[in-house]
Amino acid sequence: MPIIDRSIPADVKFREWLQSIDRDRDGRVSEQELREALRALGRRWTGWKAARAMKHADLNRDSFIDGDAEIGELMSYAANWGIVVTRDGVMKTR
Ligand SMILES: [Ca+2]
Repeated sequence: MPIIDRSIPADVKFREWLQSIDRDRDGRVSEQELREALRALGRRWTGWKAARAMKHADLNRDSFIDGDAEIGELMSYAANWGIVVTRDGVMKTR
C-alpha cells in the first residue's frame, strides 16, 4: 500500500496524469480518453467505469473533465477503482 505524502499536493500529480491521458491535447479529458487511461492501468469494465466517472465528476455536463472542481471530483472518485495519487504519481493499490 503506497503511502500518501500529504506534503505534496496530490492534485498536482493527478493533473500531470490527466495531461498525460489527454491525447488530443485540448486541455480536458473526454470519456474516451478516460476509458483508454483505465485500460492502460489494467482496469476492467473500463467503458462502465468511465461512464460512471463522467456522470459523477462532469459537474457542468459538457462531456469533459476540466477545471478544479471536476478534477477534484474525479480524483476522489478514482479511489473507487483502487487508483490513488502519491508523490510518484498515479498508481494502483490493487
Ligand atoms: Ca465538464
